[in-house]
Amino acid sequence: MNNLIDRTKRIISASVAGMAVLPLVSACGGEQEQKPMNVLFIMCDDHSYQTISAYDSTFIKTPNIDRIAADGVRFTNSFVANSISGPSRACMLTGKHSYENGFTDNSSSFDGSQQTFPKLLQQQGYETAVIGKWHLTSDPTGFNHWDILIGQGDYYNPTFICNGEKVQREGYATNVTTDLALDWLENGRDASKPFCLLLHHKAPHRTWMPDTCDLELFADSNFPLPETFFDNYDTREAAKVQRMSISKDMDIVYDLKMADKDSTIHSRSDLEAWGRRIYNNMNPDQKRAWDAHYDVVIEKFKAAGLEGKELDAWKYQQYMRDYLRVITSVDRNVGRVLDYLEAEGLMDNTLIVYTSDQGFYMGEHGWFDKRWMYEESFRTPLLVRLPGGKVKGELKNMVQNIDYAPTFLELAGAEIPSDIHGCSFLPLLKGEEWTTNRDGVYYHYYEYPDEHAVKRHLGVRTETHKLIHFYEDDVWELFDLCADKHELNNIYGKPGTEEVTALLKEKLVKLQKQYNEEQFIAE
Ligand code: SGN
Ligand code: CA
Repeated sequence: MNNLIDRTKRIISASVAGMAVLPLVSACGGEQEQKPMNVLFIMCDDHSYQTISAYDSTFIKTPNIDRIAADGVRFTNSFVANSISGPSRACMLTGKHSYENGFTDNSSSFDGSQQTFPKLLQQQGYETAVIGKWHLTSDPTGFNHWDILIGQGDYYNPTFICNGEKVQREGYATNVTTDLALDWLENGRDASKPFCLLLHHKAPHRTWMPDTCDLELFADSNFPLPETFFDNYDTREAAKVQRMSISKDMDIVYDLKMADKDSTIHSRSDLEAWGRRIYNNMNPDQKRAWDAHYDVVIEKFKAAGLEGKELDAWKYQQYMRDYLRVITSVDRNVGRVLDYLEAEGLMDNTLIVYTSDQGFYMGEHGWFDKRWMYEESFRTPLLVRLPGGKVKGELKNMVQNIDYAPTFLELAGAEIPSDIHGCSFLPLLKGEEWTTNRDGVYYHYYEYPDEHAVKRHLGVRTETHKLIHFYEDDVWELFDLCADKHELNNIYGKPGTEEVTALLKEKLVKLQKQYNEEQFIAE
């Protein structure tokens, strides 16, 4: 209880401090008036930090996404609370961990009657909109305008639900979603009010389908296999039984588009059928462009007759090429939005956030997908540009997606409700002291068995260590992140780890109490 009161006091004092220093924008006649900040919250689905050049330029250059970082900050220890789409989105909207907001896995339905930051911003006089992926089953609440994809949405000619009405739109999802956002900014909103726009792309979610204009990119690239590509999962029991392996679970037809016209290539029957169905949803022009590219790849693939490790390596290259093509389109579309803000003079009073609903495996541990508390999926990219922000470049503080809601609220000058779990990181952007005292972040993943068979787990991460509990099997893992950055060596129970284990367990229990998850405290 004391913790809660302390935290609340800290938040309220941070909030008051924040309101006093909102940037000043010149008004006609030379006087200075305080203009409220807009919020542009761009989020992709499954965009790994490994494929944003502001973080890592090994694979791709993302010049437009990097524009946000160039004049803002790049969080290098930004984490999610539950590494999967719906739950992540619910954490962001509410600023609360999954158990508390009630949306624990992708089969949940969001209780739209609860408190969310868009609702609180509306009360603050903001005009709010969500455009693109929503994935929370129930209809959006707290938005003046919503135009959302159904479920995961389709890459080609997707159907949206626009304020309750179904509308199918011709084109490629990332372009169409951006068009809708630009149209709302230009024509849809009440320009006398500050806006908060959630521009949430479906890309680059599985099955990583590129726009037709990007199909030839990376065709000759060969990407280095990650060091851990052939991981044998020694010391990690749950990792041995997952089903997200590029080698075993990534489907040749469905994921890698080897749907040959004479149907001689076969894969898992349900996935093969889906792969062929996706193709059939394209229009004739889209199919022509698609065939001109993939038919050539298919013929080469058939001729090569690959097996074993050679086939695994080929699958990896094919996966990376498509994924990066999809990112190229995301980056181009981010550029369109930034150009619009620049042209309209909105850069000086708009906070821009770029993030993903979680991280993603680019072949590390031999995987695609996410879900684990291991670094690649627990971390998520987070780039933030605050106009007039005093701090630029890398920020190493541990932040989490439950922090976005209080950050936006503080920026808007709204009071941060005391039941929000997250902490505003606005002070960090302004170069002010961050008074959260956070020395560990909490994680809890629930969706088991589901298609990728990642067991339920929870845990705590500090700057140096990670403790994970696969609680249904009562299996623990402990990693020394300084000595073992790839988390290959579970040292739980090893001599010499008693002290650090006890410390981490104590932190874990403290966080579980703080977030009302007492029932998950290990006996
Ligand atoms: C789909 C995907 C999975 C993915 C989940 C969750 N399969 O079910 O690979 O893990 O979404 O992703 S697919 O065959 O439909 O592509 S999430 O990011 O939306 O949570
Ligand atoms: Ca996702």
